[in-house]
Amino acid sequence: MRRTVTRLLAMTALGLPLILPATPATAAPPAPARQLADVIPAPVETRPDAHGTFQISPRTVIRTTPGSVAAWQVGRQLAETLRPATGYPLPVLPVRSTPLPEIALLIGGADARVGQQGYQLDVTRRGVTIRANTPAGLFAGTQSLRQLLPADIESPRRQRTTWTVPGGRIVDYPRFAYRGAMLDLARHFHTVDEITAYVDLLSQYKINYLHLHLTDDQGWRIQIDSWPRLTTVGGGPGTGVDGVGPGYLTKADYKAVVAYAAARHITIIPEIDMPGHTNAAQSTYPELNCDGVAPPPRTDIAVGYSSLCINDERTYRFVEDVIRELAAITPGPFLHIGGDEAHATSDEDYRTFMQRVLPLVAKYGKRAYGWNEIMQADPPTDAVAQFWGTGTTNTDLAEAAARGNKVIMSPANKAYLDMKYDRNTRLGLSWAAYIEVSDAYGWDPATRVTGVGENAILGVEAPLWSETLRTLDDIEHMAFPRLPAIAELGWSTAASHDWESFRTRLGEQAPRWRLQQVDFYPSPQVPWR
Ligand code: TNX
Repeated sequence: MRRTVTRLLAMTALGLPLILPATPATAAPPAPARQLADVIPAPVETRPDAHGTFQISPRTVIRTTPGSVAAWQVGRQLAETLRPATGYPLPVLPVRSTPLPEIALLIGGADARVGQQGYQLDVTRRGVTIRANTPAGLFAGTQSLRQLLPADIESPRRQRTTWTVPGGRIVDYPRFAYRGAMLDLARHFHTVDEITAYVDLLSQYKINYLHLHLTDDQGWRIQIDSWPRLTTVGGGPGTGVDGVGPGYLTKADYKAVVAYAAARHITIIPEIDMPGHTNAAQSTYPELNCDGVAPPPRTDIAVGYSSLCINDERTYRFVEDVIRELAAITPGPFLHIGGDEAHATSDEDYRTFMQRVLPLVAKYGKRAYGWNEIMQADPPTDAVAQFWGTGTTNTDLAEAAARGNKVIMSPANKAYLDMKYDRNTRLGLSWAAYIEVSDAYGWDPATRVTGVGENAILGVEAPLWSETLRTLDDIEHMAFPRLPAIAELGWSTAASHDWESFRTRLGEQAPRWRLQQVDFYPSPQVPWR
């Protein structure tokens, strides 16, 4: 988030270093006016009207559907976004006929296609009207409006800019109901402030789920009252990769994250990874091991060596306690039970374990969600599988899709934000691939895995594992600009998929990210402005 001022170092003819000023002598040409079709993710339908341009002015008011607190909240958030750079008061008032220029946020009256998440945005000379069936749809519309304003709107200080919104109509709704991101708190803990800062960035690109990977071999990051040492020891000093990523969320912290995300129409999905990836719990509680002996804590990045004790009732008391307590503080529908890379668990034990645990998720009112391996255990058809493979075939997954299970697409060689961009990337891993922006954008969720087509797909998710990450800057550098690519794959129509258009629109986001102090990777594939 810190802003670093780059100074160019060159050599004079005498071989002496010359410090060039940070600001170029010739000013960059002014940015062209924004157009409806510049938005990321690409809207479904745009109908520009050159005569309908609207200018936000000191007299503009924001009006929302009377009686809808949620709509009023979206209006208030929009006002808070627009006030710093404009310096305008932008009061948020109930709708009424008025001669004042206005931005109206209305529940109802939109094009029938917008459904539960979409919106219709109309810009005329008199004002901007966003219509949706839900507050989430209104919020999505305000994120488009934000991108339609000049980049200066992201400035924390008042700017002398004309706040022009291009005229016309957008009708927009998502291809997939689920557009997710994942943060790994286990390998390195990320604080509430870091998580909420990431939520702010995600919400601008219409991401609506944030999956938190809360437990792994190197750390346990969520308070569980019935097993208190999980956090104080399993998440305590010396935990995390290299022992430098300690910390955990108290239940109050977790609830604060849930509420912050909900206000931005993002649902939190908690993950407890099991029966493998459990060394932090097993090194804390000896009774979670078949031999009753706690293994030493681990701070390396190896995977696949730990397993809960499958034929011990204490294991299921532990798992039920954790699921019960976590479900109680999770308003969202999903509870992720991991299930990946259980190489220290036999196939038979894996099935036994999942057959015991899947019903526990349902018992506490949640829908089971796991990495694609859970499909080996024949879960109920409402269970969701997250595909993380690098190939294009997976028989278990295709069979599950045929039975009716839904799939989230997170192919590691396309959607993993922790993969390096190229061999020079300072952070990240490369076991799945180097993933440049064109790779992250260049695939279709519905044709990625044989037998897992459009109807089987609930959505896409971009996981960010934290083995090499420490700070929010690190998170931003890996997520931007690839996160918007995955967001567009999840929201925009397959027919609109177009690399040339995407890279141009992406390049136009750079001035916004600079003002927001997002440490994005300036990929050479993108014409940055
Ligand atoms: C594989 S993907 C893992 C994680 C690692 C990640 C690193 C998956 C379900 N498991 O444990 O953190 O690779 O890229």
